[in-house]
Amino acid sequence: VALLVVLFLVLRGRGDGEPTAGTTARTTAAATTAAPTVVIEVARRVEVDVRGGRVAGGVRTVEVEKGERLLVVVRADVSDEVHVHGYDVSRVVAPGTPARIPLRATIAGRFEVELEDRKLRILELEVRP
Ligand SMILES: [Cu+2]
Repeated sequence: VALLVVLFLVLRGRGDGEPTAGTTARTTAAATTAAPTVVIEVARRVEVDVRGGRVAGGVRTVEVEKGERLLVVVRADVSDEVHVHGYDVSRVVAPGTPARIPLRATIAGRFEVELEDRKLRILELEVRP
């Protein structure tokens, strides 16, 4: 099972409009603490492709550790809603418009992901405690 790892760059604490000259030691220190911080989060990307009412390659079970970050990307040749059970997250999917579902695996257990309208199971998530 090929799972891709992607990096998410999150920029935080961007200090706009900081004075650059003629500042006192105190404001310089404040500007230092407000400096941009780069946080790198690694998410596991899980891809599902639904064509002709079936999951390409069959329905997989993806095992993740509790606390792990996931990005579930679902492509489909129909319009429907992707529903992650347990986490109760839903995203619309349509031909040419994949559903992208970021998840933090905070709940342990085995959960079904389905195309809600069709009641089609497309993925199993197993979150280990
Ligand atoms: Cu459902």
